[in-house]
Amino acid sequence: MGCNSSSSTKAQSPAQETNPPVLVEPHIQEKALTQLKLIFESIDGNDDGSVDKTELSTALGRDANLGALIKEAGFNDKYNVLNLLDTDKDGYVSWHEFQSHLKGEAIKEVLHDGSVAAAELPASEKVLQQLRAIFDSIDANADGAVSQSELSAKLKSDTDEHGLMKDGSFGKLVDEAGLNPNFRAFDKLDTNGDNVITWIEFEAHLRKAASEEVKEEGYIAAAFGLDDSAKAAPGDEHQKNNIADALDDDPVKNPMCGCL
Ligand SMILES: [Ca+2]
Ligand SMILES: [Ca+2]
Ligand SMILES: [Ca+2]
Repeated sequence: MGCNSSSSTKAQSPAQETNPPVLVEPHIQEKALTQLKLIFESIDGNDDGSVDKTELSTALGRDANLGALIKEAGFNDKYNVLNLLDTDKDGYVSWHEFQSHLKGEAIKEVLHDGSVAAAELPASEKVLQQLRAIFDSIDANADGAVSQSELSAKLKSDTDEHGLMKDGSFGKLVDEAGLNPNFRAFDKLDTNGDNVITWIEFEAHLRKAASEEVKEEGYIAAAFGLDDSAKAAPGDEHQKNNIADALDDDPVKNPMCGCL
């Protein structure tokens, strides 16, 4: 008899929320890196793959979020940020240097806010640029507006044999924007009903979905191959010279050496 009351009350754990984020999901890391890359590319004004002092100070002056990101990552010197980020002291910040210093802070921001604050401006610029390239590609007669037949032609080419929008297509983007690409898409995109889709109408409907793609993947899939201004790196003369130098250094064969 006695103490038969084996109390079945479970131990309560009131402080479960204090678990530190030890393991960061790969998806979060990728998103943070994608957004850092958007930031880096927007700083690298001449697209040569590295950031110099002028580029960095221009970018810092343009967006306070960039300074905040760098500061939060522990680089506090207001005047010598480049030196702090320039690990190998060659006078430039490479992508490798940039991401190795800022990745931790970027991951933190993605975990907390869903995205990196300093990536907002670069992402929205990229969205506009790429969305415009998509718009222009649909506007086959280049009159600055998309007609019903131009839209139909595009959506038709985006449709697979099952009637679904192909992955990475414009039709898919329309779908992601909450508009059914197979049902009255033109009427919905043509907000004012004047029978043409202007750039303003186009952008207003698609910008949000496009922005999510850019912050997730770094680009709008439907713009792939349309706008490669960012990818055509004009700076590979340097690389060519390196290759030429390497070839020049090729030791000349000396026939006198072939002693038998
Ligand atoms: Ca540069
Ligand atoms: Ca460097
Ligand atoms: Ca219209």
